[in-house]
Parts: sequence; structure tokens; C-alpha cells
Amino acid sequence: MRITQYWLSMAAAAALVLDTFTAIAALQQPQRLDKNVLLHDDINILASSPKQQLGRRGLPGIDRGEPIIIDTDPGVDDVLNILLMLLSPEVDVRAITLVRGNADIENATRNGVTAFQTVYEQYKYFHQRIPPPHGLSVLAVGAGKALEPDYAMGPDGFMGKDAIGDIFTLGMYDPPIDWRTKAYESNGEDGTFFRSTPRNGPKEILHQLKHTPPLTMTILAVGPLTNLATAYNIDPVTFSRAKRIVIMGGAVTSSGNITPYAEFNFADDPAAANIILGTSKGFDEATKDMHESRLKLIKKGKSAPMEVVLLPLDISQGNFVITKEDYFEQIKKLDTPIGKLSTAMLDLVFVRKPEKHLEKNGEAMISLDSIAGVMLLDLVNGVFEKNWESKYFDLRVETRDSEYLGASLYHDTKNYSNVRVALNGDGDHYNELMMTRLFSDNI
Ligand SMILES: [Ca+2]
Repeated sequence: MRITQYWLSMAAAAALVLDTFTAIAALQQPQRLDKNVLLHDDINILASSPKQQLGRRGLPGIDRGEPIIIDTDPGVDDVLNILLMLLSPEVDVRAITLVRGNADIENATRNGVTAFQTVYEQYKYFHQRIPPPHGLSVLAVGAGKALEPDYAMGPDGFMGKDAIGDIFTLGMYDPPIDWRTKAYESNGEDGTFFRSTPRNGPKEILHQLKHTPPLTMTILAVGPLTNLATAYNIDPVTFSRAKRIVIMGGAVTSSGNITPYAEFNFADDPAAANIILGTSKGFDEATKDMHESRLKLIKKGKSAPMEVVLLPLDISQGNFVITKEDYFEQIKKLDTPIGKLSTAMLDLVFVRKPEKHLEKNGEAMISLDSIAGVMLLDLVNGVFEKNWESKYFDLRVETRDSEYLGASLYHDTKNYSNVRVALNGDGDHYNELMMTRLFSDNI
């Protein structure tokens, strides 16, 4: 939303409210969470051994891909993105940090463990060697509450009570055995495909960044930005060691999905979103020695401007979809573990409640988080310019006004931030990647 028009567009706003009223009414009323933030003390921080630092495969000399952290609130979209990232050789998923959002932190934890276990089963299905424990991703449970809970939305129940299509609620799918214990106590040798950590989400983010060379690790954030903002507030210098932050969130030039103005991830923690967008202040891709000047600042113990790339709701206007045909003719026919989990999750979307979940005249679904994942892969592969249209915006997020809470606001002068926003791109490329990497039985 252009900031100069912000207070002047009340008539247009009223029309927009009417337009979007039906869609908004279809969403369940957001619930407020009274649970305490599930952050643990990390008095038992494990020393990071050289062996642990070898990376996901733990095989020196082999290119393991760009190290990434995924911060996520699983969610159907999130699970699809986690599966895609864990199967993509271009990236090395060092950690997955969980945040409440689509799901409360309990459901988010179970769904995160479910995603990992499915990848373990997929490896076994294709007789692939399971990486040794020190080569597995870390799973860290993070924030159960927004930075400022009085100014946040809370879980919306859009994807069912369990947030992944009611597959557990309806008994369509068995949750992993002892998932709760495993989330906190897995040593990576119990079929989980991850290692637990004594650190909470924000501290795990800082730990990973501290133990990776500066400006080499990307954070892919596809939920509310509570964990990231908490990590930044604890230690902005270490936080700015991230190479870039790729975010799914915000509605920049389009209307919102949780209110007429706001997209869910930003509305679920507006203060956190505003902090993280602000970390890009002073970032300028056109500056020749940007990388070196960022490195210099970090080495001097100062925080550096961060590269922030945003995949907003606006992308829904493009052609990034999984179609009915994809679901009924390919996904549903798969015998793979990923095929079976996805068939169950997407049953809500394509079979039980298509009128609520399908877009493009009821023909296809839009999975925003996995679109952000594909955008990250394109950045890593050096084909971003080829596949995406983007523009830099001076963006901030409304953190107080109840009507506009979580809205993305922008103006033309670069005062608060300098965020690269993807506004369109190659939808066929997205669909092909999803269908070949996730939904194929000859991987
Ligand atoms: Ca998400």
C-alpha cells in the first residue's frame, strides 16, 4: 500500500472491504493464544565440534549446497516447502526452526516432525543412504507467542484444526510415534531425519549463523517473523551474518488475505515483520563493494545492512499453481511416502473444501511457501533474474492501527528499508520443479 495514499483512500477502502468481505468471512475467527512462549533456557548449550560443522552430508570435499535455515509454521504450505527443500541438492538445510502461526506451537511441532519422518521414509523407499546423525538438520522449537500479542492475529484455522488438512483430526494419517519426545530428544538415530537441540528457535538461528562463515547462510522464513526478530533483538551483529533473508509475507500492491489490507504472516506478528524489513536499511545491490563493506562491518563487530527478498501475496496474481489435474492425475496416484502425505493433506483443498481453498476459478491451489522455496533455489542457482520480476521498495509494516494492522506500507524514499520484492515470475518453472522433485516416483 502506498503510504502517501494511506489515509486518503477511505472510499476505496470501503469498496475493498465489500469486495473481500466474503473471503474474509470464510476464514475462521482468529483465536488468541494464552500459552506462554515455549522458549527454553539454553544453559546446556552443546559445544559445536568440527564433526558437527561438517554439514548435512558430513562428507568433506563434496559440495553440499548453500547452507540454509528454514523458519516455518507448518501448515500445508510449509510442509510442502520443507519437503522440497530437504530434497533439493542446491541447499543444505542446517536447521528448521518452528514458530506458531498457521498452527499453534504444539501442532507446528508435530507437523514439523511429520515432514522430517516423511523424508526419512522417502529415502528408504528409494533405497537412498540415510545421512549420519551429524549430517542431519537440527529441529528447534521456537516462539509460541508474537512479540506483541495484543497487536497480532493468532492461528487462523484455515487449513484445519491440525493445520495440515485435518489429516490427524480425521484419522486419515498416523502421526509419528513419540513425536513430542523426539522433537526435543532425537539424536538423529531413531528414524526422525533430524537432531534435536537444547536451544530454542531464535538461539538456534544465532548459533547456526555464528558457526558458519559470514554472508554464506540464507534464512528462508515462511511464517510469522517472531523467531527472526527475537534473534535480531538478542544479537543484531550475529544476525547480520546471514547472506540473505528470503521471506514469504506481506501484500504490497495487492489486497490482503487475513484482512483487506494484511497478509497473514505479517499480521500474525506485525512488530516482528517491521523489525526484519528494517534490517535491509542501507542495503544497495548496485553498490560495487556491498559484499565487502558488509563483511568489514561484521568483522568490526557492527551489524551490516541485510539483503531481504520478499515473496508477497501479490504473486497469487501470477500462474504459480498446483492444478486439479496435477492432484488427481499425478499426486493421488503416487505410492511414495511424500505422495501419500501430500494426497492426505491436499484432500482438504481438492476434495473436501475446494470452494474455500481453490483459486483461479476453482481450478488450482496456490502454495505460497513452496513458491518462496523455489524463488530461493533460483537465487542460489543464479537464475533469479531470468525467472522473476522484482523491484526494490522502502517497506514497513503497520504495527498499531487496528484496521490496518500488518499492512505493508511503502513510499518512494529509501528511509526505513530497501526490500527486494518479487511481483511476478515464471509459474511453469515453479510447477515443473514441484511435480518433478516432490511428486514423481522416479526421483
Ligand atoms: Ca507458513
